[in-house]
Amino acid sequence: MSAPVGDIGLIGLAVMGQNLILNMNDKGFTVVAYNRTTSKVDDFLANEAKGTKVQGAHSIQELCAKLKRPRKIILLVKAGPAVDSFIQQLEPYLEKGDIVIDGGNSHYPDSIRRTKELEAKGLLFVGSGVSGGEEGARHGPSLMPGGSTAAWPAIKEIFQKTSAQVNGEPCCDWVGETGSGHYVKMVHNGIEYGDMQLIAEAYDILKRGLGIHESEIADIFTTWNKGVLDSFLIEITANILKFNDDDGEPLVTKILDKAGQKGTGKWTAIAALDAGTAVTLIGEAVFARCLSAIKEERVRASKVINGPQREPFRGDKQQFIDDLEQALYASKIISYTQGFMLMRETAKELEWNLNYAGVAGMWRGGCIIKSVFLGDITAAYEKNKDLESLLFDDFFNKAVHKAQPGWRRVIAQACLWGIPTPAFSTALAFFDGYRSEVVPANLLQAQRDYFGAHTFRVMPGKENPRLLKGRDIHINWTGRGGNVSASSYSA
Ligand code: NBP
Repeated sequence: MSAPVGDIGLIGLAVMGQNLILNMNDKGFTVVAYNRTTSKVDDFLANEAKGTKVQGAHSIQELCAKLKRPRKIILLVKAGPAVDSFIQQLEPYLEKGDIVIDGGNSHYPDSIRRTKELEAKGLLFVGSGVSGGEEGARHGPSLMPGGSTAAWPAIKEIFQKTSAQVNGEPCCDWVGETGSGHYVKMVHNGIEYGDMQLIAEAYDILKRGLGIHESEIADIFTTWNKGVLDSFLIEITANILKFNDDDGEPLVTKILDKAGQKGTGKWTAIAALDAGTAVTLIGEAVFARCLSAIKEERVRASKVINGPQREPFRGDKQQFIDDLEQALYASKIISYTQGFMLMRETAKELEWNLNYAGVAGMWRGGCIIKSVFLGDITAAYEKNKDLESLLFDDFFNKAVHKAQPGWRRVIAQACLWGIPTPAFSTALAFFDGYRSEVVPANLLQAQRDYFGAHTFRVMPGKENPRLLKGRDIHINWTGRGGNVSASSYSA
C-alpha cells in the first residue's frame, strides 16, 4: 500500500462533515472521508468534493491506513451511541498517540468518560464544540476543543486554520481537560438561548408597548447593531423584521409563536442547578420557550385572565428606546457573567484549568453569539485570568452602572403594561441580589431551624453566649420542641 497521505480523517458525511472537509481542504489539508453508508463517500467525491484533494475510504481500516501519524480522526455523526460505536470500530486500527476527535453535539459527561477510556488505552481523545452550523463549517466555525491535553500540539494548526478568524486571530484555542470543550459549547448554546430571548423581549416591548411597526423596529435594531450590541443576532433580527411576505406584511407576524428547542439550553440550566450556580437568565430563556409551547392553553387563558389596561406611552419615545438598548446590554452582561460563573464553578469541581479569555475569543466569530462584546470579555480575562465575575472588571462595572437607570425604567414600564420580560427582569433581580451585602436568607435559615431544626450560623458581630461564632446553632423557638438538631432532613 502507498504511503499515507491524509492529514486528517473525517467520519460523517452529512451537512456538517461535508462542509468541514471542504473548509479544511481549502486551508491546504488533505482530508480522508468516510461514512457509515459508504455510497455517500462516492457521491461526495463525485460531486461536492470533485476537483479537491479529498480522498475517500470505504472501510475504517482503509481510512486509518491512509492517515499520517499520529492519526487524527474527527467524528461528525449523530451524538450518542454512534460516537461510541465508531470509537470501538476504530480502536483495532489505531496506535499509541493517535487522536479521536468528536465534533458532534455530545453531552460533556460522555466526553469526560471517553477521554478517560481512550487515555487508558494509550490513545488521545478530544471533544470539540463546533458552532456555526453549515455556513460556519464551510467558511470558518468557532471551534472549542478540550480533552487529552497532549493532543493539542498535533491538531492545533489544522484547527486554528480551519476556524473563523477575527482580526487575524483564530476563533479556536485549547479549552481545557476532559469534557471541557463540550461543556463550553453547552454553555455557549445556553447563552445563545438567553441572547435570543432578550432580543425577543425587546421586540415585544417595542411592538406591543410602544406600538412600533416591524419595519421601524428593524431600523432600531440596525442602529443598535452599530453600537455596544453589535452582533450577529441583532443583525439577523433586523433582517428578519424587514422581510415581508408576498402581501407586504412582515413575515415574522405570520409565524406561530411556539418555540422549539433541542435541549442544549436545558442541559445548561440543569448543569447550573447541579453546580448550585444562579444562571437565572438561561433558565428563564428555557422556561419562556416552555411557556410559548403551550399556545392553546395561553389562548384560553387570554380570554379569562385580564392584565392592566395598556395606556399609550406618553414619555420621551427616543429616550425609552435608548433605555431599552441599555436594558438589553446590561441584561446581556449579566447573562455572560452567569455563564462564566458556571464555567468557573464546574472547573473548580472537575479540576479543569479553563482558558476564559480564550473561550470568549473562540465565540467572537464563526458562531451564532458572535459579537464585538466578546472582545471586551476577552480583554477582561486577559487583564485578570482569575476574575471572580465580569462585574468586578472596570469596563463592565462602568457599563452596568451607566445602563442601570434605563434598565430599571424599562422593566418598570413593561410591568405596568403587563408585557412579560422574564430575561430582563431576572437579570436585574440577579444584579440586585449580587450587589446586596445582606439578603433575606437569614429569615429562610430561621424558618428552616423553626420547622426542621436545621440550625443556623450567627451573623458576624452579633455573637453572644447563646449565639456562638462558627457553631451550628439550634433554637427552641416555641418552647415545645426539643434541643436536638437535624442532620439529614433538608428543605
Ligand atoms: P447528523 O446529526 O444528521 O448525523 C448524520 C451522520 O451520522 C451521518 O454520517 C450518519 O450516517 C451518521 N449516523 C447516524 Br444519523 N446514526 C448512526 C449510527 N447509529 N452509527 C453510525 N453513524 C450514524 O449530521 P449533522 O447535522 O451533519 O451533524 C453532525 C454532528 O454535528 C451532530 O452531532 C450534530 O449535533 C452536530 N452539529 C450540527 C450542527 C448543524 O447545524 N447541523 C451544528 C453544530 C453541531 P449515515 O449517512 O450512514 O446515515
